[in-house]
Amino acid sequence: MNRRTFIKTTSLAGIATTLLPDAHLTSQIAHRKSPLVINTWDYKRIVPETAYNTIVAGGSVIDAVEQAVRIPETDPEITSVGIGGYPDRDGNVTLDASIMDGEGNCGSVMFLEHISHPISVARKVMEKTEHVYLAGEGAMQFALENGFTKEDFLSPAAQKAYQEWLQQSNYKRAKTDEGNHDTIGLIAMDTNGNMAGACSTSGLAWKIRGRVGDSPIIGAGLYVDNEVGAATATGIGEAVVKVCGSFLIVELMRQGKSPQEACQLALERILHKQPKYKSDEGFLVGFCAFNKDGKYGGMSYKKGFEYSVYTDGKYEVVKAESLVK
Ligand code: SD4
Repeated sequence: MNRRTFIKTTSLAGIATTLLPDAHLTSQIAHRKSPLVINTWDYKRIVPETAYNTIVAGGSVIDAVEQAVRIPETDPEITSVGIGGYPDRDGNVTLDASIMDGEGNCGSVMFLEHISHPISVARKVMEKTEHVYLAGEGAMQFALENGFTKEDFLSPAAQKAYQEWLQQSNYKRAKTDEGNHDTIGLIAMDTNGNMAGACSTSGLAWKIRGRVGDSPIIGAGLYVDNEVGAATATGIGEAVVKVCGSFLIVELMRQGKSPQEACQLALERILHKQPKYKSDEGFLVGFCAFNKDGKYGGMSYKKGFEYSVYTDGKYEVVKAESLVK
């Protein structure tokens, strides 16, 4: 090897060391060749896969997120979304949902009763009205005018849990580890970088009638911006609302934070502003996010949160890091 070859070789090696990302990053960057779908919790492979396959089949990313979120909405075994949802303290199932695309279009319904696919009503709000939010009776009226049917649903499991809860009628918020915290927030990006997200929940079990959480609030439970990335949330909605959690994460990513760092900073912001949550044994918030480069991350306050990732034809459930170990 002469000096010239040596210099060329070593400087290339230097560049390789400096510029090549680590293995984890490399695998995530490769995802840009494929749609990327992330959702809170593990709703089974079928949920993110439906979004992924919708995109692969040529569907729009907004169709993808809507179709995927419709699945848990009509699964009676899921006690925190749609028709299987646990009721409020008066025995009514009231639903919240939002949908957003990466260009800033969005729609949302909240405190909606008797309609089994709130995410599809939210999409209609987005596409057929000048508004973003419809609530309660008005949201139901809009749904009925747009072809949705009125149903009564309180699943046998929800009915049983409600009867048990009534024995004590403990008006404190139920603990988040009692199976009442599995909001679905699902965010997706196609191979052209178009993003969308959808979020749907029956909210916290035994809530005060009329209570609305973070999931239908744009910027709290969900935020999407094609120029940056997308984020979604699960857990105690009031805490997420107080810091505009998903918007905060997207803005932190805009400033150069990785999705993982941005999720962590948003959690830290909640605890910084509201330290009372540290001594609240029922407190849990989890976020997940991706950026336009296809990097993703997720984090929760306490252990136990997981999120699902579907990309390159593969499904993975990631156990999220937590602030409290
Ligand atoms: C809410 N974030 O209504 C929702 C509750 C939930 O997982 O189930 N989150 O506050």
